[in-house]
Amino acid sequence: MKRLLDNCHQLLNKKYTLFFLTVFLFWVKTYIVYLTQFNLGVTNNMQRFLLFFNPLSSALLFLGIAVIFKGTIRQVMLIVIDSILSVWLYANVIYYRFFNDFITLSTLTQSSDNTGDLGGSVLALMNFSDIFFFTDTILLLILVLSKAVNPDKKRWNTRTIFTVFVSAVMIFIINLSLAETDRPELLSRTFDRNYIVKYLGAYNFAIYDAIQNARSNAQRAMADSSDMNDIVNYAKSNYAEPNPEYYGKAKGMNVIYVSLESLQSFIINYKMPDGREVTPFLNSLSRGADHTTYFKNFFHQTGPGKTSDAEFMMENSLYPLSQGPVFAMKAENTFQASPAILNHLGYETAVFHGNVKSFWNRDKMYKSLGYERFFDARYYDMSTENTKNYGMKDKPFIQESTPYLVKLNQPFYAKFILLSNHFPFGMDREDTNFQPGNFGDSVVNNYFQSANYMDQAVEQFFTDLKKAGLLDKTVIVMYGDHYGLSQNHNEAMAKVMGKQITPFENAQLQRVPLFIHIPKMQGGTVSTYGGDVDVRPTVMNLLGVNTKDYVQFGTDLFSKEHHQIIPFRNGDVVTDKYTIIDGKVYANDSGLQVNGSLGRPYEKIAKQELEYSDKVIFGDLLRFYKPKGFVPPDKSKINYNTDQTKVPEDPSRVRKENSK
Ligand code: GP9
Ligand code: MN
Repeated sequence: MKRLLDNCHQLLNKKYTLFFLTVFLFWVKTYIVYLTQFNLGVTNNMQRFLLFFNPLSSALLFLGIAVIFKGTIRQVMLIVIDSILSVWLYANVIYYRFFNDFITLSTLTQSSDNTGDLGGSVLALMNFSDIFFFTDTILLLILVLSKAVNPDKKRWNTRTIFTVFVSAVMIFIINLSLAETDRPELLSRTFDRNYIVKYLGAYNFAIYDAIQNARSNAQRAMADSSDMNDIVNYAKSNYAEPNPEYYGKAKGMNVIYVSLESLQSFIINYKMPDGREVTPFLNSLSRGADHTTYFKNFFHQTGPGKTSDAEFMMENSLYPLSQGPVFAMKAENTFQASPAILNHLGYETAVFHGNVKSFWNRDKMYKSLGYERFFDARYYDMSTENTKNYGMKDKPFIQESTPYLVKLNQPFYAKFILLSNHFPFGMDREDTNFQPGNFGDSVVNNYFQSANYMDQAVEQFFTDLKKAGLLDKTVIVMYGDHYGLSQNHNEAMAKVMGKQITPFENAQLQRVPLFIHIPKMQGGTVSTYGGDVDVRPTVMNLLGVNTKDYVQFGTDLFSKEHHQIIPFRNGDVVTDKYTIIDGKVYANDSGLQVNGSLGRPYEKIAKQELEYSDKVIFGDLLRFYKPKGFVPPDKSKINYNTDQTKVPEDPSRVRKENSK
């Protein structure tokens, strides 16, 4: 036994042992994290091998920096680098638990303003067993501090150091080449960060992302007006003529958008096993109550910006970015958004959000979108009883917003962002008596409770609008902003839905409800397929505002020429007939896989539109193009720090006399 210990000790004290032991432990840990924490969709042996292989090059490259140094500094550096990498990996795990996605530089820089607001959710995402993510670092610390290892302090010779780095680069090149054989254009056609992590690893992804970021800054600098030509032509050829039955039917009316946090369509008309309806009010709207049209085949198309991406699409009919939220990355761009268009036509524009105005960079973005007023946290009683992780609970939010709303000049264009049906869901006991579900997953169980609470808040809102005499002269657009229950909850979701959540079913679950209340028009459920980008032309046509000259990728949902093609940010597509996931095509009616060639034309359209939209946003191309009659918002005259209840003394533009 003693011999064995001595041998161990001797081995540990060999010149290179500590370094290679650190590399090895770090490699194995990362691999275990990939397998257990991320849902990377590994489908073949090559992918399986690369998932195992990919942490090696990063481990050698980053930890290799330590071996440039000698003596104690080398050991300290090894521990420091190992800790930084471990923290980075763990941060990604936490982020993934919430967003089902990996951290990018832009999400990181934007959330730094808001860590206070995110704090609650982050804690809910941490477990005690997460200590595992640091086992290698802790072991390394113990070995070094206890002097169990005390390797030779001399500097490594240059050739050895060089060999470490050359090996790291060689291994990376082998890694990338193998990845390219399995997934051509891996780096040039990135719609999905999952792919990069799966093939190249979480650390190489961080490097890739940093390069992308620098490139995006350069793209703006390099873009010029000629880049717009093809895009304008495409948008014009994509235009769908409005349906005369709907065009202008809401001319001069007010508009209210309501973002229904995390609401998925499966919950509409869903009954709990004991027969309770979760959203009775929204269910009644889905059957046409209050002149409401319900779109049951409407899908969210959001990317990493989630709520903010949905807002972005609703008002611009452009796609979000795959690298990070447009709100965070490109808030200073030129946009030709609905608030700006309508403001110029005499509408008062205001947004209501029960959180600080800098949250998700909204104060900057809303100026670019042309909102005159922003009622943020300062206008609400943000006491503990009234708030939940992301800000105001929906009921007090609605209650406190309505008095501001009714005082706006009409016609107005207003947006309300509901918040309480947000991960990790559930409501405080005093807010509800709706019993959560019983599906063996607390997040899923609580979802029903907070969705029910939101339903009651929306009902209250309708009642208040009726009382204020606004319901008959206001178009109300309510939409689920994105999924609430990520793939991590598929096991419980299988129980909820009574069927296995296959990739096909998972895509179907990306339906979010869209309700449009149009005074005097008959409501009901419609089955037209559409997505977020289609809402802007739909609403504009209802108001009788022609957007033919605008660069937009969606088409009016009421138009007979509406395109029932919904591209997702990762390049997948849903149409009225097919669901295309990762190149595989499924028939919507049977859910069965069909010949891949049936999906190619739609994938091509999706790819083209995403590329054009990215070009517009990265190149800030709208600064080179002015649709007929559009007047850009004068951002210097918009000030969200003044008293927002007062009509600006110097209105940013002349409003026409109120139309009836
Ligand atoms: C609300 C919001 C919430 O301010 O942006 O974040 P999300 O739903 O995108 O996680
Ligand atoms: Mn949201």
